[in-house]
Amino acid sequence: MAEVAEVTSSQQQQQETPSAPHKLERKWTFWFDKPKQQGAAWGTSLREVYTFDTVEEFWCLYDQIFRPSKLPANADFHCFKSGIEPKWEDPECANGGKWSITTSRKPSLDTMWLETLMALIGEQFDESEEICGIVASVRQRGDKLALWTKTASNEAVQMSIGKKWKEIIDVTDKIMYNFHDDSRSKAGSRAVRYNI
Ligand code: MGP
Repeated sequence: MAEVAEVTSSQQQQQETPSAPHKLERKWTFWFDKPKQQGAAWGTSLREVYTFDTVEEFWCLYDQIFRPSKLPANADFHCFKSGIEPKWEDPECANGGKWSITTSRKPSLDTMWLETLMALIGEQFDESEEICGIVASVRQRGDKLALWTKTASNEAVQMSIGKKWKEIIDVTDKIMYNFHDDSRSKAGSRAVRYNI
């Protein structure tokens, strides 16, 4: 009888002990860029907001703040691997590029953003080391999502990432890949290097 009581009390203790937070494979950082002031140089309003490395923190941040439908026009959210800045100038991004998709339906931007975030923090891409992060942009001419990767010249890797991303966000339309180098050298260039 005493044994049964002991077992029951240890089970009770286990149930009452809050479970440890679920650690992610790596740290990620959310960034925010507010609508640009006219004439302001690019990047002057870009801010690092919060670094997280548990599933619980992620859900809390996502629920409370980081939904693109909460963004004003011309603002951006970024979620990048901690230590990588969402800029062409960052050494990890310098030779990279981005897959991007445009949508005019807000719920769909929220859904695609969430699906991508879950895939990133859950390390679902085979080439996860090749990924820098994701950017959600609210624009009049269509909201955008861009997946930044490291080695633009490696076509095989980029095609594999692009294919996987389309499955994750459940998109059948073609998506386009641009090199940051092109955007940097010819201001505003939208030269498409790969599509899938
Ligand atoms: P963009 O946001 O990549 O292009 O860059 P988009 O999506 O066509 O434009 P948007 O108005 O919808 O945002 C737009 C411009 O911002 C570029 O031509 C650059 O002048 C500047 N810019 C963008 N990025 C990502 C960078 C960057 O990483 N570094 C610097 N220095 N300028 C940037």
